[in-house]
Amino acid sequence: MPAFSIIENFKVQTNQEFLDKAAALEPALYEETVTAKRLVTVTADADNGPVLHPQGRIDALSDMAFQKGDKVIIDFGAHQTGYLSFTATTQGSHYDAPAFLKLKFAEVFWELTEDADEYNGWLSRSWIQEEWLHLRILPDTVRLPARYAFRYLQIEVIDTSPKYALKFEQIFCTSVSSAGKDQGRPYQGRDELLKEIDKASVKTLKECMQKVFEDGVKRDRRLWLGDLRLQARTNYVTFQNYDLVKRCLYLFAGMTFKDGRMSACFFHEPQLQADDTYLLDYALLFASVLWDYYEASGDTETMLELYPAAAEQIDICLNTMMDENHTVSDQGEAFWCFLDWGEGLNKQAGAQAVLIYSMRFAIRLAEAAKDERRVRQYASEIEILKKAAREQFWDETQGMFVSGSMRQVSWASQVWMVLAEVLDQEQSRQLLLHTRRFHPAVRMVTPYMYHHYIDALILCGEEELALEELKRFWGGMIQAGADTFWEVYDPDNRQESPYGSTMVNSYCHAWSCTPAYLLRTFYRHK
Ligand code: RAM
Repeated sequence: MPAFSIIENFKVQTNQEFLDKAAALEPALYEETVTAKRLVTVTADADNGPVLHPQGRIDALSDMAFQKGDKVIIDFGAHQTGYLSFTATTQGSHYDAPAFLKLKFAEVFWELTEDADEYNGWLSRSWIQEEWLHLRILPDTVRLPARYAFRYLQIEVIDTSPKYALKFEQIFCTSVSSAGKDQGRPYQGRDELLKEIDKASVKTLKECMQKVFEDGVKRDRRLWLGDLRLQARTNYVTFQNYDLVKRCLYLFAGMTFKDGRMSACFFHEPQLQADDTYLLDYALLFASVLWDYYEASGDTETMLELYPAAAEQIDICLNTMMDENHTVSDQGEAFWCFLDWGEGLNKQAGAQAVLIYSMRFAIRLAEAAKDERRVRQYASEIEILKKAAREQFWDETQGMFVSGSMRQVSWASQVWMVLAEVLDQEQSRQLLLHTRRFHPAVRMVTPYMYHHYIDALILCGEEELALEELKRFWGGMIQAGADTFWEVYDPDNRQESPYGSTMVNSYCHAWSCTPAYLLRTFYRHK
């Protein structure tokens, strides 16, 4: 189901000092030249889906000449985020017509079997990475101005002329990232699959670190608050680029809705602009992002300056979004709270849990800011909210939390209630084990939700099971050939997409980078 928010005449409130701080922290991008590695083909097998076939080394390209209808697929050996360059020369008579090319960029090889003309999803088709080029003077060295996210490049010659053929050489990508060096404590376990998972996580994060923490380098290429929280946590045990987190924190606090609500996402080009989307859980979690940043960096000044904005998000929810039962009021099908992309997921119980979870971080911030009044207020409020969660959402017969007026049972509600510590540790553990056996129909769809599931298992003492699940989920992507992790992964459904078509799914998506955080924090020697 389409989910977006459009506000006519969207008005913002700006704190110019904060935006100036964010602007001053704009990072430099490190460049790396990566050459094409080999040639491949992709076939669509009716039973097993698309299959990749190696076709030999990249040197073979120099013996190939292309005319109307010819195609070649070039593999860069690993996922890249950057700018493509190549040289096109001619063979035969003098060229008597421009060369006309279609380039298709693919993060994973099966994207090359998808036909953009058949796209019928609800996100813009413009996200599909294709380019049509006319080369009017040959030979020509082309450097595409747009940044692409890809491992595979398909060049299709739509036309030359009968008098000449094209040849391609010097194909390379100038890859960009602001991440710098991985200087965290490395994952030191001996398990080969876990090592690969750590490596792909770090690569995913690295590529998504650009002028801001982008959610995905193919799509949406912008800063989302929920994604930022997980990226920042992983960043502290890898690149330790504190300034990039600081910049993003100042962006969110520097431009908000008129009433102080924080946008769920932020554009940084061509100028800084908050989006007209509000997601309650993302806004509440700002407290957690700020606390994590403070804990990792020790930057008291930033914490003190941004603490009011974090508390404001909590206060707005407490003052304007609660019902008479001390529960967050259900906004039904509107795009008001994220949690996960599960079809039909009711957000009410999850929102209550995120509120409680975020308030714990707000209390820590309030203590650090010596705001005694808020510490007391939140501490007593949190108990009321937990009690309300148990009274309104716990279903004794099913032994699980339910959500909304239709009393929906979902994975997301159970996981967030565990993270909110609404039950004691043993009860939470039993709840998760029971949920696994029951396997609610409203499943987990994104690695974002899976991360929270793993986090919840660890919190209630199920470290071994958490590691098994981590390995099964992220290892499944590795086994499917991933060298960066995806936006959406359902081991049982390769066609899963929240957008009505897998063509706009992103395959280097930041909220999927957390295994490096989990492995390096909880399982260093496993
Ligand atoms: C999608 C993106 C992003 C996420 C939002 C809610 O557009 O994948 O990562 O945070 O949804």
